[in-house]
Amino acid sequence: MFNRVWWSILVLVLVPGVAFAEDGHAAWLRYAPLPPDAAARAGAEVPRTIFRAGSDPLLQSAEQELTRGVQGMLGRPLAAASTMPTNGAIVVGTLAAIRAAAPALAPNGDLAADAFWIRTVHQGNISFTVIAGGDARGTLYGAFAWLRKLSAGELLDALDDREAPYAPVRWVNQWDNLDGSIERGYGGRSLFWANGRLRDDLTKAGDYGRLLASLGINGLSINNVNANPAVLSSDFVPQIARVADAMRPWGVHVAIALDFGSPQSLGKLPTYDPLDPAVVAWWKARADALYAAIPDFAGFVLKADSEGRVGPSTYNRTHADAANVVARALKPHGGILFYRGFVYDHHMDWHNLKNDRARAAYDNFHPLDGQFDDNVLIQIKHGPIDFQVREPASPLFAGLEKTNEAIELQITQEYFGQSRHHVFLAPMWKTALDFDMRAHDQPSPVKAIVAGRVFHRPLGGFVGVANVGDDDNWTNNHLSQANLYAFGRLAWNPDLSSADIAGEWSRQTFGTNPQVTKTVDNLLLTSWRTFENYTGPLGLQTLTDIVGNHYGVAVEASEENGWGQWHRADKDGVGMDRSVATGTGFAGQYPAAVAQIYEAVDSTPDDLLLFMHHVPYSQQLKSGKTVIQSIYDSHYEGADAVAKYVEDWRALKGLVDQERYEAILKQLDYQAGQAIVWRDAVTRWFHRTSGISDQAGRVGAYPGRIEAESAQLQGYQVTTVSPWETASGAGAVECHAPSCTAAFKYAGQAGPRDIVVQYFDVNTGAAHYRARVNGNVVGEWIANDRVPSRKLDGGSSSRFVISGIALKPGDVIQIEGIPDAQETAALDYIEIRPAK
Ligand code: GCW
Repeated sequence: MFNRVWWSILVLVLVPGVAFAEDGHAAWLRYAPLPPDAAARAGAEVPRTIFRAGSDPLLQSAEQELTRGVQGMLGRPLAAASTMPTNGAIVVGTLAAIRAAAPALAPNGDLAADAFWIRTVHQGNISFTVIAGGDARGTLYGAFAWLRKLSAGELLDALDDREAPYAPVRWVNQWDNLDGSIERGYGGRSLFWANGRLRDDLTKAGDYGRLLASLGINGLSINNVNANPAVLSSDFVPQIARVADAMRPWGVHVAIALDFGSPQSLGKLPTYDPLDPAVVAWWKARADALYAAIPDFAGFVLKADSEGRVGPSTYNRTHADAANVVARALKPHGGILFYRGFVYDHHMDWHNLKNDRARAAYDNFHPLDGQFDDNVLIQIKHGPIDFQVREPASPLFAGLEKTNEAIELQITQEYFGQSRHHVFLAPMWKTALDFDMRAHDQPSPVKAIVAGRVFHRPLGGFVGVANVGDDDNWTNNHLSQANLYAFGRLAWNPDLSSADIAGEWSRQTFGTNPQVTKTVDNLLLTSWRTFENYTGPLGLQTLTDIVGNHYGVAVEASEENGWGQWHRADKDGVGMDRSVATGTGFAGQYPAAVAQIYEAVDSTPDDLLLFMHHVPYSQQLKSGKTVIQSIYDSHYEGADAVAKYVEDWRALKGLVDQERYEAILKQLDYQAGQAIVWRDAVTRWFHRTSGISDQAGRVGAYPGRIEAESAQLQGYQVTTVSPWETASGAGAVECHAPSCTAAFKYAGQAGPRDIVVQYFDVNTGAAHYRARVNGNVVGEWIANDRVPSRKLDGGSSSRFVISGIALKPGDVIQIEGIPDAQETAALDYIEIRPAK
């Protein structure tokens, strides 16, 4: 411990410009020392005193935050004044309070709740920085906004910045289970729950509240939408109250997700029929109990009749009946109910070509428009399926005109490499938010609809499924923090561009060095397209193991089952026909102008072609390529792009703190290997299925690759891998003995070479590998990663690269594998390439 502290000090002293070692916990609120020139300028602009007009806990948070930020970034204290100073200060408070305390400083105008106004006021040589809020929470948001400017090196001496949130609802959902696991969570265990109850120590949960407040998030639901009924029991009321206490200084109001069967399973009533008076009374009593303990409790989230959850269909009641019975219990207390629009039949008959899961949300909810109470919001996933790599905006956004809506965006990367791949989601969210639905042939972007601006709804906004956990850096992958950041910023202001957001985030998170920001911004802004390129381009959706872990590649996994994420690829063609004329009719769920675009192959954009239409592989795209060639090319482009990310990142050595530099390098390197697995699997699958060759001759021809099945095997046994496309060649080799060896003979030219060993690292055991060239050990590693797969497949396929080995023809490369537990030290191939 002592050593570590001294070591950090040494690093700080010896490496100018490099920040202290960082584990990512501070996220974008690092308040790291500004570079000398920016510090000197800001030092002259920023007052040395702070005056807080009022004592509200949120104002205290604002003052604390400003003091902490100035200390961190400028290295000097901000002295607290107890009376309004006359010689310059940062003045924080509500507009009303500032007006009372210092009328000359208060801006002229009004501010709504949550809004703020930051301005600098000069009186001769004296200057004030005024941070005024429409209310205390708005003031806190203003403080964070000002700190963001300071950290980005913006000029601070002539500010007049007035901001109000775009929509009232800016919520985050956590899918945390009471046992502490998190459904689709990749950043560790729950910040709230462990072993069936609330954690004793909520320090980290409070830190999370601070991150959320810095973005303007005002609501947080703290348990899985696949809800345990127990959360509504009396035992849980004080536990939820403790979370609310931890979040209150940050203006984040707490909510919980419900199970619709609770009146029966928990309340022991004979029924949960929403129209039964005893059920009505039961919901009311539960809401009353929560509000008695937590007067600012925010409300409930409800997933019903979906993926095995019970719902109103049990009693032939409607979703409106279900939503309203719960909403009415909240109503007297000002609470709101988010009723999830994610309702579909997961036992659909795939033989019926008219069946279509994409239709489900609209088919279920559009007929009920107007029947929901005014404190209900329908929470709608951004696309009609389920967070796939490319979906059109859900038609339901335009399908509800008399009902409040919220858009649900998934921050946690369920279908996006589960935090092991770097994918910045803002550009994808922007595509949905900015999409113009042309409702009644009028401009009607999704963001404006959900904010209630198009159909004049009283309530609406943005919900992000974050699933942040207790990992040091919250999300497991440092770069994934950018998604939480981007969600919050877009919920505040969806008109921000992805580039604006990437720039803000990278500057706060990694500092203002231009090479660093350029590299990070590029990584972020191109990563969605890159991921789409090597997973599922042209609207195919993420070609992953849809019935399993949603992680590794498995092209056919979505076919021939009831889950309905079909792409219907066969030997002649590919894509789901969702047209009205010949398909499922999904295209007709959109307002006419949009429906017309999606109805025809010619007018459908390439990116969504296979989502909307079934076409032959030879179909020409707008890009000029055929569908099949485009599939091949995009997968190679995607894998090449990730390889380039690794190189770009390496160039930042010394410019980013060592700890995060190493962690991100490791992550990108892993992603580069996975992108090759995806590339090869998808292209080989389509090659085999279509029988059409790759014009560039890449698919099926892998220079330097030698299959393990063709090596000289000692102990190793050849095995098939499922799905077949996730192993190169005809399969892999596995060891069921204490130790096995595969020997490969090098037949290429003499020279320095890299040896890539493609092996399988399942999530049990820790097999040991040793690589030798002519008997000399050149590499050794242990397969102890905990990937989301427990069998040999694309998810467990991993690579180890041995760099710069001098090889000559006839050299023998031996890979020895020592199995451990269920891990069979399996090998796929080796690939020998010129050393970099
Ligand atoms: O995408 C699916 C996830 C489920 C999730 C569900 C939902 C909470 O695979 O894990 O359940 O969506 O959104 O309800």
